[in-house]
Amino acid sequence: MSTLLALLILVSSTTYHTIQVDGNLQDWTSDELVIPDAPNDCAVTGNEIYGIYMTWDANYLYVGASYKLQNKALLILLDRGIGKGVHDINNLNWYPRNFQFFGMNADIIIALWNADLGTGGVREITGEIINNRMNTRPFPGVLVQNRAVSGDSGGIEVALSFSSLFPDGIPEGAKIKAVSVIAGSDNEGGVESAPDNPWVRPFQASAIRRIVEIILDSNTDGVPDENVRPVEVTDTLFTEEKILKISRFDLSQRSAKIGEIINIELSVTDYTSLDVAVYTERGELVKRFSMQNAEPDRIYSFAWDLKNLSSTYVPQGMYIIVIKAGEYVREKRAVFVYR
Ligand SMILES: [Ca+2]
Ligand SMILES: [Ca+2]
Ligand SMILES: [Ca+2]
Ligand SMILES: [Ca+2]
Repeated sequence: MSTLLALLILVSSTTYHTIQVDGNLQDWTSDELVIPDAPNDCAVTGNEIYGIYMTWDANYLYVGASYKLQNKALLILLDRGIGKGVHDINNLNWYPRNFQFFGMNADIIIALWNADLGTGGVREITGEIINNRMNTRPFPGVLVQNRAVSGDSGGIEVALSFSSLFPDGIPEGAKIKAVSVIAGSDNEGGVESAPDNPWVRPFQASAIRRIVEIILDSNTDGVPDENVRPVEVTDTLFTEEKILKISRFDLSQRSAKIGEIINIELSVTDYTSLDVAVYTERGELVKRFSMQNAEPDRIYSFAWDLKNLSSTYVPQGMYIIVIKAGEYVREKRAVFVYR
């Protein structure tokens, strides 16, 4: 009898909420509406984000969106907080749009065009650059269903397994950062976001400075918390705009003998992507390093071993190291390589 009672208590104490991934949002509660959004604040008629839902059970993180689309794209960007992701998604190989993120790095993208999943889905942003584009790959084992049709409000639901989200185990204190936007075609900016971001603009670079953060594991036991109202563990974060500058650009030496290494140390004042390129005096590219998600006031090091892109030592001569933070901020220094 006492064993049965204990078993009953064990079963009834599991208060995770499992969502039916069918595109019908009726199984969500208002406690799971982590990003409510105004029903009439999209700049283009026929498109709207009404709200983003999030909840979880022991095995899955669920994401739902109530929205309307007409010849536009809906994007939901997540950051798992495992040091992956990118600052800028304008150069993705899938759904590239002109958004830059401050306070998060997008490492998962849920996207669809014109309320049609045919060209949409869920991908992870790997951070690798392949053929000059930022690589993405299908998110493993994802469940996704969409019920909306073009020009009419409806829902999309996604289930991401914790084993795919956190292949090395759920980190203690796990959090998810999130934002959703509506955007035009490839490389266009935004017409709507949730939470609201007044820096979102249709045909220009669109800064995302307001995002939400949802704490999955507030008691830091490495297990997604039970008995939680997701809205109560959701915060809106705001990252202030700073003037992007290169605050540190140090070279270990200005001349180096073949066999030595030149260490390049960089810091920046704001979230950005970093590009470090070594050129000959004639402007031919010799070597390139990049860092997609540099954070303010951290020191990043790149070691140039005086080899070129095909891994052979460069000839003796002057070389120019050019660093770029984002699109517009750049500095250069010359170094001399000898034998
Ligand atoms: Ca459902
Ligand atoms: Ca809205
Ligand atoms: Ca909005
Ligand atoms: Ca926990």
